[in-house]
Amino acid sequence: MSKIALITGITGQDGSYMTEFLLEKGYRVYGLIRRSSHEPTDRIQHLLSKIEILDGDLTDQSSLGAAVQTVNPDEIYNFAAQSFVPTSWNQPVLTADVTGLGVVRLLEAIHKYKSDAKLYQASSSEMFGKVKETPQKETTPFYPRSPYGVAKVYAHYITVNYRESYNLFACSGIAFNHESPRRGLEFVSRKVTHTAAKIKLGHTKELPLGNLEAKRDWGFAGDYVEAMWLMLQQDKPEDFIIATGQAHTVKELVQIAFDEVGLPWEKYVRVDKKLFRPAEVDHLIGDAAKAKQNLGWQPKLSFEEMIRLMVHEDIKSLSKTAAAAPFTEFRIR
Ligand code: NDP
Ligand code: GDR
Repeated sequence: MSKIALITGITGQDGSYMTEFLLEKGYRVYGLIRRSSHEPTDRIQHLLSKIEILDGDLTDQSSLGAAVQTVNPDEIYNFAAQSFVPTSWNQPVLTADVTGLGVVRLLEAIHKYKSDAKLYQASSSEMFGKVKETPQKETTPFYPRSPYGVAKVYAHYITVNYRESYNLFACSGIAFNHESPRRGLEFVSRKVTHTAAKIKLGHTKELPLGNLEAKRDWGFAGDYVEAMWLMLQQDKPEDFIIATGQAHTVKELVQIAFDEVGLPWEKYVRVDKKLFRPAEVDHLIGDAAKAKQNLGWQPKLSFEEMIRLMVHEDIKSLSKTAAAAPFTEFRIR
């Protein structure tokens, strides 16, 4: 019998890669999608005939209860969140509601209607924020630096608490930044690769950026969903760091992307102070030794290969459209 998975945030980057991964493994996949005035399924368009969609929202308890009852899932992957850090300063209450409280609503639905379902909670390296230890491990204390990071800390601990209180099989993957050609245009990796591609094609002339010195441990989303799935295949529920163990600056990311299009980055990049954050996370680097040892997991695609691939895919898709897609920059108020 096929296993059944319920994915929240199925229209996002990780949701789309996880759907492909689970279909490949023979799962029946159900996705929870919130109501929108436009079609939000561009990342999963190619998968729609193979999956089932339910209407629901992480802020609505009854829709989560109904989804868990209807689907009766073996595994639940909770990717739904307000996931963009700058927006969390503009919309701190919504971020707390969706990214934080949304998780306790989902846990309540699982506890009530399917207490033997296994839950993957998408925890974040942003919980480490102003880091207490380098590299960061499962035992490193949290010090979040944004309303998003604070909401994720709540989500993380409420997952631990429901595991300990009710014996749920609930785990958190503390994932460091992971990117792909499906990454949202507002995140720095995709903003850089997409804009470098637009400059190459003559659609724009400059790339405004914030802090070029920030360092992140960037991996490939397609690799990370495997670690998330492996966590739910273990005998007991535990939390794991998912990271590459290598950090790069935003500047290095820019250099690789512009090298791929054969242009000098200094001519096009403009540092815009308005894109700096009220409180920055300067340097994140993860130690995924536990995932490597217990899950037998290894990231495959290198940072440089991934950035070059993203530029390549952006050039390909932009070349098909006459004009570049419009992109709305979110500024912190
Ligand atoms: P995305 O922003 O690409 O996707 C977020 C998803 O959440 C979208 O499907 C979105 O739907 C959905 N969503 C937002 N609000 C609600 C709501 N109120 N109810 C239901 N669904 C909602 O994120 P990623 O795929 O990159 O990340 C997946 C998860 O992993 C997130 O929780 C993120 O915080 C976390 N994470 C991500 C990392 C990364 O580097 N990518 C690293 C660590 C953690 P819609 O399409 O309608 O907007
Ligand atoms: P992050 O990702 O905040 O780490 O959260 P993002 O790509 O937005 O920023 C990474 C770093 O780049 C610096 N930066 C810029 N960032 C953006 N978005 N735009 C810019 O113009 C720019 N210039 C410099 C930022 O200051 C920052 O230091 C991501 C999200 O996916 C979260 O949901 C997830 O939890 C974490 O990764 C791990």
